[in-house]
Amino acid sequence: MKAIVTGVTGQDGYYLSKQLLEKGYEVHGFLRRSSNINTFRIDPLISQYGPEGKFTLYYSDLIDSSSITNLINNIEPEEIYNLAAQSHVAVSFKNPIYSTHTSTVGTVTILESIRNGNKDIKFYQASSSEMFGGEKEEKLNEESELNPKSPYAAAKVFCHDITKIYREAYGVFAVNGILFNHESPYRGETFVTRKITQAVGRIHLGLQTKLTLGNLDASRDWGFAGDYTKGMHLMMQYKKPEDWVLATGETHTVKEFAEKAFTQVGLNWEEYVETSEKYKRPNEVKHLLGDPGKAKSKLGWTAETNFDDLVKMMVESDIVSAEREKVLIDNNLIKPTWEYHT
Ligand code: NAP
Ligand code: G4F
Repeated sequence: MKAIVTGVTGQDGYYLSKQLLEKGYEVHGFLRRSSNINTFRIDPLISQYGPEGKFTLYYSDLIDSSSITNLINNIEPEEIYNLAAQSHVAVSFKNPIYSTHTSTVGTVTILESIRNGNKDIKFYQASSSEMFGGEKEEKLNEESELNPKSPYAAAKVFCHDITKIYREAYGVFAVNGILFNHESPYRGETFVTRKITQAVGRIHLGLQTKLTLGNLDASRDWGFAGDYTKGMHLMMQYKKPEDWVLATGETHTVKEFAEKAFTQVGLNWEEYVETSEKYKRPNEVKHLLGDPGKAKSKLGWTAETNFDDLVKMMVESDIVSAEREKVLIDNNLIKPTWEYHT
C-alpha cells in the first residue's frame, strides 16, 4: 500500500507515518520548505525507512496546487491523509488570510486531483472539534451543529463540507475525522498542554520561574495523539466513507491540566502560574466534550490512554528535555529565550 501524508512534519504526521510504516506501507510525506530543517519529529523514521525507499519526502506547500497534483499523479497512492494546516487557533486570528488559504486551497486541490485522476484514491480530511464552537457542556457527535468561532474553525468547516460534497457528488471515498484535542510529547510547544508540561520540566530543574497562560477555565476533551492516528487508519478501512468523531468522552479545564502536571513533580501550580490577556482569544471555545460512540461501535476504536497517563507521559518527556537544556545552558551553549516563544 502507498499513502501520501501531508503535514508529515507535524505531531500527527509523525504518529501516523510511524504506524503506517510499521504496517508495511510505503509513505510519501509532503513538507513545506523552511529555512531551518523542520524534520526533527520524523528524523528517526527517515533514518530507519528512508534507505529502503519506504519513506520519501517531497517539498509541497499546500497553496502550490500544481505541485500537489503532479505529485499525486506521479506517486499513484491508494490513500491520502490530509493533515497539513496552520493548526494554531490563536494564530489564525492574527493571520486569518494565510490560515484560511492554506487549509482550504490544499483540501480542494487534493479532492480535485482525485476527481480528475484516479477516483479510487481514498481521502482523509483532518476535521476538528473546534468546528462545534463548544458554548455549553454537552456531548458532541457527528450530527451536532457546527458553530465555528475562529478563522481556523471556519476554514475547517469549509474543508469538512467540501469533503462531503466530493463524496456525495462524485463518489470519492472521502472521510472526515472530527478529532477532539489530542496531545503527546510531540505536541507543538505553543499549544496549552505542551506549554504547561515544558514549563513544569524547566521549573523543576530551576530553568524557569513562572508560567503565563490565558483562559484557565476553558475545558477540552484531551486524548493521546498516537491513539487518534490509529483511528484515522481505521476510518479509511471502513466499508464506506463517513464522518467520525474521535474523543475520550471526558473533559478537563486548563486549570486541572496545570494542577495535575505540577503535582507530578511535587509542586503547587498556583505558586507558578499567572494569567495575561495576551494569551486570551478574541472569541473563545469554552467547552469541548466528544461522544466517540459511533467510532467505538463501528470501528472498534477507543482512546486507550487516559487523562492522568497523558499528563504523566508529557511531563516525564519534558523533564528529560529540560535536563538536556540544562547541560547546554550550564556550558553557555544556549541562552534561555522561551518567554519570547509562547
Ligand atoms: P501540527 O503539529 O501543527 O502539524 C501541522 C502540519 O502542517 C505541519 O507538518 C506543518 O508544517 C504543516 N503545514 C502548515 N502549513 C503548511 C503549508 N502551508 N503547506 C504545507 N504544510 C503546512 O498539527 P497536528 O496536531 O499534527 O494536527 C494535524 C491536523 O489535524 C491539522 O490539520 C490540525 O488542524 C488537525 N487537528 C488537530 C487536532 C489536535 O488536537 N492535534 C485536533 C483536530 C484536528 P511545519 O512542521 O513546517 O510547521
Ligand atoms: O492548546 P490550545 O491552543 O488548543 P485549541 O485551541 O483547543 O486547538 C487545538 O485543538 C483543536 C481541536 O479542538 C484543533 F483543531 C487545533 O488544531 C488545535 O490542535 O488551547 C486550548 C485551550 C483554549 O481554550 C485556550 O484559550 O487552552 C486555552 N489557553 C489558556 N492559556 C491557552 C493558553 N492556549 C494556548 N495555546 N496558550 C495559552 O497560554
